[in-house]
Amino acid sequence: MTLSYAQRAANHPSAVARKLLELMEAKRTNLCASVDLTRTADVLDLVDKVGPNICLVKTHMDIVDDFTYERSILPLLKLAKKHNFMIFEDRKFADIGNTVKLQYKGGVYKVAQWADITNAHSVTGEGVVAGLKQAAQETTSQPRGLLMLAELSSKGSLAHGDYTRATVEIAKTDKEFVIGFIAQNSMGGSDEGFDWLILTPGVGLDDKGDSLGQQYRTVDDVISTGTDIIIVGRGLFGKGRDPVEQSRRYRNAGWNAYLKRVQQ
Ligand code: S5P
Repeated sequence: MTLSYAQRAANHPSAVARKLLELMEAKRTNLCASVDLTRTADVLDLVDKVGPNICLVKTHMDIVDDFTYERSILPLLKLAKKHNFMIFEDRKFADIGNTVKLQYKGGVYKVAQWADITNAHSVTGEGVVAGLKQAAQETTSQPRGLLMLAELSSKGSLAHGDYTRATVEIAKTDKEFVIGFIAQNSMGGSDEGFDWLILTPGVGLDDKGDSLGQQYRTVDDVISTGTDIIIVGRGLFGKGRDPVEQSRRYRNAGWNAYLKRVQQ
């Protein structure tokens, strides 16, 4: 039997994962909104609209033209309090440990200061995990979590087979800091005592993909193969779509698919 989010929250070694699983259970949502918009006002407006229906906001702050900490992050943190969601900066770190440490702590975005969760590619090896963890510890006393990119949704992705298996081995090097994966399947952790969160992008109920290689799967499909959190971007705010209505629709689809999984 699959454990519920609440049962998993009770035993998880990561404070970030515990908080996220608890809020998912309390709010009854496993929807993460991917807010890929390029103006701060548009990002905040979208987040305020979908806020009641989501557990997590996923940002790409490096696409925001008018980014400043004061303009873009402080109001986002306020919205996170208002609507009770967490924040995931989809930074996809991919360098040696020392460099990602500097990138995560500093530069323009200072991601470690404000994002509960970030992610990294495994291509450079396990130093990426150690470097990011040091940056988090040196920046804040708030809990931080890392997702490793184990599989990708895009056509022709090289992240499969041995690469994916090696990524899982890297994740095992830090059970507390690495909370799970960006992936298209369950990574089999529960067999070995790991409780990884599986977050899956490339989810869409109306489209099959885009012209640049994105591929969409349905909510039922991904949740039945091990997804804990569905990541939806243009399905919520794409042309002609009403984000309030769509966030309700994806939230209901995600929650019903989850209930089906835990009741099996
Ligand atoms: O495999 C991946 C991993 C990620 S993080 N495929 C993805 O599409 N993403 C991200 O999810 C991508 O960077 C984008 O922000 C979001 C998907 O957006 P959508 O508009 O296609 O739903």
